Amino acid sequence: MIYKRSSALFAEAEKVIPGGVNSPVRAFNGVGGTPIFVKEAKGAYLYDEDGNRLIDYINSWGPMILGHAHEPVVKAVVEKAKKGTSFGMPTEIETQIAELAVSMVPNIDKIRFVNSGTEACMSAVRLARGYTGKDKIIKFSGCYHGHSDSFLIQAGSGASTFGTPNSPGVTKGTAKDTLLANYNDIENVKALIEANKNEIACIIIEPVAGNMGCIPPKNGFLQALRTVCNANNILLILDEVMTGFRLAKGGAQELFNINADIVCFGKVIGGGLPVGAFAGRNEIMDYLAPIGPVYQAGTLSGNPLAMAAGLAMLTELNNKPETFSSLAEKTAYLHEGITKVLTKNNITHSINRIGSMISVHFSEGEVVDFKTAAKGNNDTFKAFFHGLLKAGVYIAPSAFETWFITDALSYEDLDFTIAAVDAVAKTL
Ligand code: HOZ
Repeated sequence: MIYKRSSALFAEAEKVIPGGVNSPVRAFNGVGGTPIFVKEAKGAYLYDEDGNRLIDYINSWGPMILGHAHEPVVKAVVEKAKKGTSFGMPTEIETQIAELAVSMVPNIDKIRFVNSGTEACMSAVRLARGYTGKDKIIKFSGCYHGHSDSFLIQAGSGASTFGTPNSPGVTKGTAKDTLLANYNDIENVKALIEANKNEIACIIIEPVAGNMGCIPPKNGFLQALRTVCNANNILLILDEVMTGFRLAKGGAQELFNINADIVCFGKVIGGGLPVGAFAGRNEIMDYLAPIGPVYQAGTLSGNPLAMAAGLAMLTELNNKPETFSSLAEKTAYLHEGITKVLTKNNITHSINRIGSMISVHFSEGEVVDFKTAAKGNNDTFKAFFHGLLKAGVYIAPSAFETWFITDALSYEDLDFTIAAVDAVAKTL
């Protein structure tokens, strides 16, 4: 494949945009080379500026669960745009999507819409601190909850890819209030709580970690967190930015039968437009301004175009719950196929999968936390990434990212991908 125009566009972009990209994970720093510039996308495919077609396994990092340019979503946005694009005043559609979300997700009474997953998690933590009157939070190494200060401590995703899990610019004062635990290690969490008695406002966790590759929770881990939170007056925040409306209608709460105090959303809930949200029971959510003391706001929050896209997306998922099993079956098929060809070619690997999230780790042994995720062979990953790209298969340009499966993928696309992995494996 030729990437002449993408390279030229990147050279232009670098002159006026730091690193040529508006979010670091888009750059190819982790794998070498220059990013692909997208011209358009439809269904399971990206079409780049050089005229190449790529099967997309990133899907905008999650939102395009039904494929790119999905007709009902596009129609809803176009119709809404004709009536004005932003008012900074209440609109009926905000209540409509809120009602639908509350009906789909267990254990929430109210939801507040924001513009991104970062905003959702940042606001959820402020709410937890205000509600409990405590300052400290526990997060897990390798989890990523957006780029607000409190979370850029041993953060996964781009922060780890680029070697800045602890970003300069985060003050010592902020950093000291974020305590770090190992994912899937309940004893570690208990020890932190014991050492910081009555100081911890909340534990925030990706119920399936998606920013150190995909790492599912061990059996009983989330339930054990719930128990220690209950015993210590700590709120449990599930960051469902990736898992919400993807693993099940009701997200990880439904899948793992776990109740969170606050749930954060992003990605699928916006149907591909900039939307985040956080939700919980009345007694917690009513602690927010204008009725409660915790301040949180936004000119574009609940923006009509974003709400129209989100409502169209959630309506589709709500009306067709079989989508979730179809996604899981396709992902399992991919898992089986890739395992077969990597094993046949004697490539050391470990694949994690749950629902429609999957990642291939080039490491020996199970990947269960940040430490084991970081042990993967990055040279093999780089060659794997570029080999697949050449074959027309686009995965995230970092070993720390999850593949997000879209229901627009056909079994022919999956077979094509498995054959491409087989061909690349022979060269590794
Ligand atoms: N956080 C997402 C990757 N794990 C993508 C958003 C971004 O950082 O651009």
